[in-house]
Amino acid sequence: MKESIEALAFFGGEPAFAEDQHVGRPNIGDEEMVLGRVRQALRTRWLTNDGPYVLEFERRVSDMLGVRHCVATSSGTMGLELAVKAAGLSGEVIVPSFTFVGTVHALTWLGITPVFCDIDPATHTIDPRRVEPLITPKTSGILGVHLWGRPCDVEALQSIASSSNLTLLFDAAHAFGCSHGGAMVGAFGAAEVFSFHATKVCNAFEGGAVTTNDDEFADAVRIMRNFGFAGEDDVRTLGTNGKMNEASAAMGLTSVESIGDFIAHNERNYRTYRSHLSGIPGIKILSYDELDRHNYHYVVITVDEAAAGLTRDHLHRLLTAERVLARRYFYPGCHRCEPYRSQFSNVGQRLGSTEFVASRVLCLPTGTAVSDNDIAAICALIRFCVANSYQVSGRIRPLERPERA
Ligand code: T4K
Repeated sequence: MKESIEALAFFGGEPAFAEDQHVGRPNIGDEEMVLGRVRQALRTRWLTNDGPYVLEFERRVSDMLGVRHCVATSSGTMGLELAVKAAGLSGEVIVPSFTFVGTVHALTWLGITPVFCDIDPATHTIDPRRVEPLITPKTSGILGVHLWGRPCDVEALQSIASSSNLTLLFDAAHAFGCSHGGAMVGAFGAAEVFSFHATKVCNAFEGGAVTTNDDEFADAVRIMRNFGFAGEDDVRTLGTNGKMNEASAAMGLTSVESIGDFIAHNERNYRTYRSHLSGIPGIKILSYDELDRHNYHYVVITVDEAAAGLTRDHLHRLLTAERVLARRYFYPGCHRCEPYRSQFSNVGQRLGSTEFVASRVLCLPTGTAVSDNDIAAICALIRFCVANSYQVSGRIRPLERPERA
């Protein structure tokens, strides 16, 4: 402990890290393989529109997830929009507010009213007990989010959806490589949507995918992804351009081939964080259900001000000063972002757990760019901040900095 504290430039006025420690640093697989594939695409002059790498990417993903169809898209958000459109949703859709704003924007972009549902504070996912009271004659669906890669209570949501004749979709942006009840995330509900954005466990620079076991649903997404074309000169429906390009598919494919290494690294990081953070008052690391498979792509802590002596926001600022760029995902909750804040001004009253969690959560840097030593230093910083802070009328007194050894 002494060595790691001494190593922290914290005491000397210099930041603890010489370079920024980011959340969301991309995992890069076999660089040569990516470049080779991109070169091949250039040589063959096939750059997009259902090219060979996109088709291979879709095959690999659907095989891995054990689902009949994978339709690759240009982003997770585009995947959500296509899935919502293919499901024919309209009117109101029940969705958690505690998610990336893109989840909710996808609904609003299509003229659907998001109806914000509270989360279970223990899991941070939509609380099925809060869903039923929100159903109205205008409700057409439920959009659950497997936040942090922790699957929603799929069975409870499915049972509500079935009994109320609603379509159930899942935003699985965080959950690539995760399982629930022994089955890989990808085939739950009418469809699930993944993100392959640069910051995700596997990335395609930008990218997404809609997965489903429903043949008609997959066809609808495929056709709408390509302007409504069902064949040359045959435009069957309204569509958009949601296609993944070959450079993205080359990256995505190579990334998926390395998923075992990425997850192993993430899991080691997670366990290292867990052991270094243990015993720090007021700091709790979100756990994963050990019975399921996880990608451990998010290391999420909550800060309990009463026990830690400082707020999440204080800790966030202190870490930022030390070049540890932790993120307050997903603060302040979508209902407090525009246009929702203006549209639904009192909705926060029924989102008690969302507000509670959103004000306490902090995501710490992980992924293959982060080493054991980085984690030890980040945790030593957190331990130091907590040990040296106390609250005076809601303000934190400057940290007492011991003399440099
Ligand atoms: N649903 C959920 C639950 C989601 O979390 C997301 C996306 C979506 C849907 C939509 O999927 P996509 O349409 O994006 O495929 C980032 C990502 O842009 C976003 O994809 C992601 N969720 C969200 C959680 O994180 P920001 O606004 O935090 O991005 P930014 O630019 O601040 O970058 C985040 C961190 O990553 C920074 O510390 C910098 C680092 N970074 C980022 C990029 C792009 C790098 O080190 N290298 C990079 O190339 O949204």
